[in-house]
Amino acid sequence: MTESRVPDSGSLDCSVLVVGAGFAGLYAVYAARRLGHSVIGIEAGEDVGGTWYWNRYPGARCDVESVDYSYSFDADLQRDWRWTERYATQPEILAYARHVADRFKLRRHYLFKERVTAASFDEADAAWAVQLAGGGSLRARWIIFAAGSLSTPIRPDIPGIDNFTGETLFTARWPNEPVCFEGKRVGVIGTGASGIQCTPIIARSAAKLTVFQRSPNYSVPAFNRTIPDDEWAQIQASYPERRQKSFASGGGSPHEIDPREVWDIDGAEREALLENGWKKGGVLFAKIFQKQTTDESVNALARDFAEKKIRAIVCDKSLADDLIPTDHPIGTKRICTDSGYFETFNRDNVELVNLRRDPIKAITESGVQTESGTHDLDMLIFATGFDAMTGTITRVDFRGPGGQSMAEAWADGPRTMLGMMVPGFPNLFNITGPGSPSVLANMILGAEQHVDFALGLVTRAEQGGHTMVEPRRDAADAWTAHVDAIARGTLFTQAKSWYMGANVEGKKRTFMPYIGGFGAYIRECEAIRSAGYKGFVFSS
Ligand code: NA7
Repeated sequence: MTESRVPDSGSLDCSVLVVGAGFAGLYAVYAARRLGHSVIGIEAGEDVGGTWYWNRYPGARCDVESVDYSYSFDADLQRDWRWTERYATQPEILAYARHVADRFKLRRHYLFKERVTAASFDEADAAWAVQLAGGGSLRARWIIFAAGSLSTPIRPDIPGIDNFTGETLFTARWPNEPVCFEGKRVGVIGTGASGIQCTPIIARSAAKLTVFQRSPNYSVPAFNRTIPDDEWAQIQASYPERRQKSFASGGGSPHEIDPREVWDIDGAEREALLENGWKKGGVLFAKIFQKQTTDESVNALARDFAEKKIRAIVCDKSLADDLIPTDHPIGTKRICTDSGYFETFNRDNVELVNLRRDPIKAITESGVQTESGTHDLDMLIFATGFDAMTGTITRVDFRGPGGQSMAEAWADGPRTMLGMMVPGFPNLFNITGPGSPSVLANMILGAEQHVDFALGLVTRAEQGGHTMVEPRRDAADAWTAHVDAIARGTLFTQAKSWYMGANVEGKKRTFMPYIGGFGAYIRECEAIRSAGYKGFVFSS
């Protein structure tokens, strides 16, 4: 399984167990191995790629620019990999993950098509005893849990969901084989990023496409394009500076918000800045003005502008009314990044069903039954989202020395130190978990920073002759209170978003990611590290 599988103590199968072979897991394997650890990786999929392995639906693209959504840890890798488009497609991102796995010989560490189902901490041995779905078990001193923030898809609780006799597909579990929409009556349930990205492509060949929308979302066109050679050369020349800016930024990419107070900018210039922000595309539209997501009057400038843009695209006024969100400030749910989404509703073969007016009653053998009638379908696609940020880790039965599970520990919302460690769960590092910038920042750079910090704790423990590290409860409580206080100062808590856990029945409503900014978070981590990992306890 692994060349470097040299147990460092009689009872251990490896020093570091990495869960997940997405970008975080791959980097964790690489970085732990570089430090001389024996490493085993566990991955549920057949190959590397994580999010980009599973979400292979048509139109899937990253909403962070490709030159930024890529590893920074190896200058040669950064130089050699040539991104073709501004926003990379899922196949290109998956090819990149595979390239990285090949280049650094990472696959040999992994058990694929395997899952961690449970793990209990054995204090006597300072080891996690890990159970695998396939029946196996292994022991590791350290676990780097890198199984993704959006990796547990939701199967909605709609009556009759199993009754449909046509093809049923989930965007988050899309088949490897090509899917044909030609001549079919296709239904898409869900208008988040996934539904919004696949809709225009399906509409091109389906006989009819019915989009079932419960909540409209803001979406800004990607303005995607290929990257010409001269621009690529400029990017290469400025990469170090670009990365530096990204690590100091709010969201992990080098774009800056205009530093002026918005009301000091005259109306015409504000309009020009909005136009420019719109042309940057996608989520970047949330980052034009200071206070855009903390002050409702500033947010309204962006919101009104977006509304005008959508109305200029959608020919039918009442359809535009249905497609424009009225229930949350713009940017407080992740702004989607589309390629022709609103235009799609001008097509004759596309219908929007507004579920707020006409809710789904049931799924039947032949399609979807709403209160007003029946929609007969050949194919039904669920783009219904994820149990985000906490859903994957709480489904593993982690038991710390006190015997409490993670699900129990987080029943009242996630409590973490820096989003990375949880009191009562020693030697377990959660990468881009709740309480860290996570999904609000560039996930690849976030993963690099997290893994480096986690391995720094491991090195510090080992250098001090310790076998365990755990955050102090008061330190984790203080961090969690800080994460919460920052969120409360924003408009984000107004939205019923997956950031808030609002898309999962019974989940505690709390704003999960750290919204103080990627750069600010890194500075916090650095300060803690410089103070001898203040707030963490090392023991044997
Ligand atoms: P999202 O953004 O969570 O979107 C899920 C969509 O599915 C959303 O429109 C939901 O409506 C809808 N949904 C969920 N359950 C139902 C039921 N039962 N009936 C009707 N509609 C439903 O997931 P995505 O995969 O699109 O994107 C997730 C993130 O991935 C995205 O933000 C990017 O960061 C990448 P609701 O809003 O709950 O009313």
